[in-house]
Amino acid sequence: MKNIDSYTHTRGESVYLDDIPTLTGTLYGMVFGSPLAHGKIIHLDISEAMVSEGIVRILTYKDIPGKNQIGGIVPDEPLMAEDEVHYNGMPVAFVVATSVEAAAAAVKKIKIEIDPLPVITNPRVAKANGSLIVPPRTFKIGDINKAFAECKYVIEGTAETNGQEHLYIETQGAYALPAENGAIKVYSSTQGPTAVQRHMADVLGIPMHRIEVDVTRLGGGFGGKEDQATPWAIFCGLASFLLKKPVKYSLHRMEDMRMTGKRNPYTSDYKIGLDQHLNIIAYEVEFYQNAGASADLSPAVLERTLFHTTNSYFIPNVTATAYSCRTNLPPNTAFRGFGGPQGMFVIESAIAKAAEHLGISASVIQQKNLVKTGDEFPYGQIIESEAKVCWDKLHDLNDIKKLEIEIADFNKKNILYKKGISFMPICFGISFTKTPMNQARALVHIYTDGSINISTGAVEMGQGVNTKMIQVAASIFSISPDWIKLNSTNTYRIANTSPSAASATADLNGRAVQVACEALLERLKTIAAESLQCSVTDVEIKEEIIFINGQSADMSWKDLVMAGYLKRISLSEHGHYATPGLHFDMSKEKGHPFAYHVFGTALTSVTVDCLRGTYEVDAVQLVHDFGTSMNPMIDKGQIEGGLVQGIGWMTMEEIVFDEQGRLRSNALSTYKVPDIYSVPKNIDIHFLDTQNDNLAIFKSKAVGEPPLMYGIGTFFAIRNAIKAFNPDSNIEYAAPMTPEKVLLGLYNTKND
Ligand code: LUZ
Ligand code: MOS
Repeated sequence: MKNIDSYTHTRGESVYLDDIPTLTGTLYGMVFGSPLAHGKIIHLDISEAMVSEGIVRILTYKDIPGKNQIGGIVPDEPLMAEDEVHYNGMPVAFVVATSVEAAAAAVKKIKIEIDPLPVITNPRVAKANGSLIVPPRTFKIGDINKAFAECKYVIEGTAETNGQEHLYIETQGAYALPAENGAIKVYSSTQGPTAVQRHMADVLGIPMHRIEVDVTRLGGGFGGKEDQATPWAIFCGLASFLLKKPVKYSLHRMEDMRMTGKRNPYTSDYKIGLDQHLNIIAYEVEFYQNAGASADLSPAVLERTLFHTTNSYFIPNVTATAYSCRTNLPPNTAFRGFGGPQGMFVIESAIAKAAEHLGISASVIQQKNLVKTGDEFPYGQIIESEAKVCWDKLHDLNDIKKLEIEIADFNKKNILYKKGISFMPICFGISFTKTPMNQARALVHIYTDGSINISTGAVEMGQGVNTKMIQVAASIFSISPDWIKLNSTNTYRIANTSPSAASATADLNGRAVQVACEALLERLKTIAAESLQCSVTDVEIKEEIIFINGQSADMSWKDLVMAGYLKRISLSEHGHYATPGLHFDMSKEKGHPFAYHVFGTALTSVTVDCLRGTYEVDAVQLVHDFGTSMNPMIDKGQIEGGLVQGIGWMTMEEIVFDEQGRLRSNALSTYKVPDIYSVPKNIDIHFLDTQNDNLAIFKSKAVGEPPLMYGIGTFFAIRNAIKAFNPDSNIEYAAPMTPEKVLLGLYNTKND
C-alpha cells in the first residue's frame, strides 16, 4: 500500500499547522528570549515595546494563573524566566500583536538588564562542579576488575559526539482558540499531544478535560517535538485564555534553532579489555551527557545510552556509569535514537582503537563478539539475536576479501584519494524505557454505509504511521483501505497518549487498532451467523464478501454493517493495548525493558580527497532485520532517511556554541545537513525476513530509529581512509568528522 499522504503531499495539499485557515481577529505571538546564557535579571523594560504599533499585550511569568513550570521528568523548567536566566534564548516574555511583523518589531524594543553569572558549556566542567541534573546511574554485569586482570589487551580512550539540530522542515508552532466556559482548543505541531495538554493545564491552572489538543500531521519531528513542542503551545494557549482571542505562533527558523534543544552531546571515557582470542571480556565506561540548562528528557536519554552501552555485542563484564550534566545551553532533548547512538559510538570507538592497536581490522573483533540468542545484556534482559544472521548475510552478498584487496590496490595507486570501509552492526531495544508509557488506545467507528473512521494516539510526522493503521484495520476486516479514514490525533477522542516516539508508535497504536477491530469483527460475525443461521466460527469475511464455510453468502460488508445497526449492536469500539511482559527495577538496574530488539549490519565505503579533506560516501549496503515488513516501501524510506540523518550527524552537521553559550551555527548558511549531493551514491537495502514470533504489529518490526545508527559506520570508514593516507594521523574519536577535521587529520601526526 502506498503512503496515503503521497497524493496530497505531492500536490501541496497536506495540512500542516501553518495551513490551518486562521479566524478573523487572530493575534500573533512571539517570544522574547534571554540575550545572555546565565545571569540574574535586574530589570525587564517593556515600556517602549508596549507602545509599539499593533501591540496587544506582553506576558511575563507574572501573568501565569497556574504554575510557571513545564518540566516533564524533573520540575526544573519555568515556562518564562523569573529572576534568573539559564541559557541564551530562554523565554522571558511573550509578545502578542495584531500581526507577525508587529510582534517582531515589539520584541526588538524589549530591554533587559542582566547581571551575568559564569557560563558553563562543557559537561565535564559541570560534573566537576557537582552540577548534575539527576544522580548518576550505573549498569553492571560481572566483575570488571577480575576480568581486566585476565585480559591480554587493555585499551583506554575518549570518544565524543556533538549535538544535532532536528531541522524538521516544519518549525515549531501552535494555534490556540478560546472555547466556551474557559476551555481551549489548540492545534500544535507536537509528537506528544498529551504532554501539551498536561502542562498547559498546570500553567493555566485548569483541569486537563478543558484542553483539546489536535494534531493533523507534522512536517517532521525526529524527537524535537516530543517534549519541546509544549512551550509554544502553552504560550498561545495562555494568551488565548487571557485575551479570549485566537493566538498563533509559528517560529522562524532562526528562532527555532536558537531557542530549542538538540541531540545531547556526549563525551565519554572507556577502557576495553580483550583476551587472546579477541573476545571482549571487560568494558568500563563513563558517559558525560550535556543536558543543557534543564532536565527535559535528558534523564530518559541517559538511560537509553546505558541500555545501548554494548551495542550488538555480548560482553560478560561491564560497568557503565552515566552523568547528566547541567550546562548553560538550551535544554537538550530527544533525537532519533534517544541516547542509544551516543552510547554505541563509544563502544565502536573502543573496538576501532583496539583493532588499530592490534593492527587488525575492527571487523574481526566486531564479528567475534556479536550477541547470540540466550546472551544476557548488562541490564538483565536475555536476547533473541539476529546479529549474526545479518552480519553473515551481508558477507554472503559481498566478497569482502576481494573488496579489501581492491581497496588496498586503489589506495596504493592513488596518492591523493584514499578509500576506506567499515562495518556497523546495530542492536536497538524497542519500547519506551519507562514501562508505563508502553500503552496506547484506538477508537474505531463503523458508519452505516460501511465506511470506517479511526482515531489513535499516533501522530503522523512523515513516518507513514497512518498508512500502517489503515492497513491493520483493512486486513482484519478484509476490506479495501478506501473504506477507512484516519482522523487527526486529538486528546478529546484519545486520552493519555504516550508521545509518538521510541520507534514504538505503529506497534502500540497498531495493536490498539487491532484490539478494537477484532472486537468489532467478532460482533459482526455474530450478526452474520444469526441472519445466515450458521455458527460464528463458520463465518469469514473475504474481500468485503461474507463467506460461510468457504461458500460465498449473499451478503456484503455493507449489508453486514447495516444488519448490525438494525440489530442495535455497537458499531464503535475503543481498543486498549499495553505491551505484555515488560518490567524494570531501577533499584537493581535489571529487568526486561524491551519488547524486542532490532538488528542489522551496514557496510560503508567512502573515498577521501586527501588534498581537500572532502569525502564522498560511495556506497552503503545493509542487511536489516524487518521481521515481516507490513509495508516495505514505507520501511525502506525510513531506512534511507535514518541512514542519511545518521551520516549527517557523524560527518557534516556541526553545532557550534561559543564560550558565552551563544549558538554560532544558527542558520542553514552555517549549519550544513546532507543534501542530494552528499548522500551515498548507492544505498542498497536487503530485507532480512524473519518469521520468528515477536510483539511487533503483524510481526513487522519497528523501523523508526534503528537505521540512524548505520550512519556511525561512515565515521569509521572515513577514519580508515585517513589512516590509509597517514598511518600516524592523530585524528581523534570525535564526531562530526567535518572536512576541516579530516584535513587536519590527514596532515597531523601523533607527535604534533
Ligand atoms: N522517548 C521516551 C523516547 O520518552 N522514552 C524512550 O525510551 C524513548 N526512546 C526513544 C525515543 N524516544
Ligand atoms: Mo523520538 S527520539 O522517538 O521522539
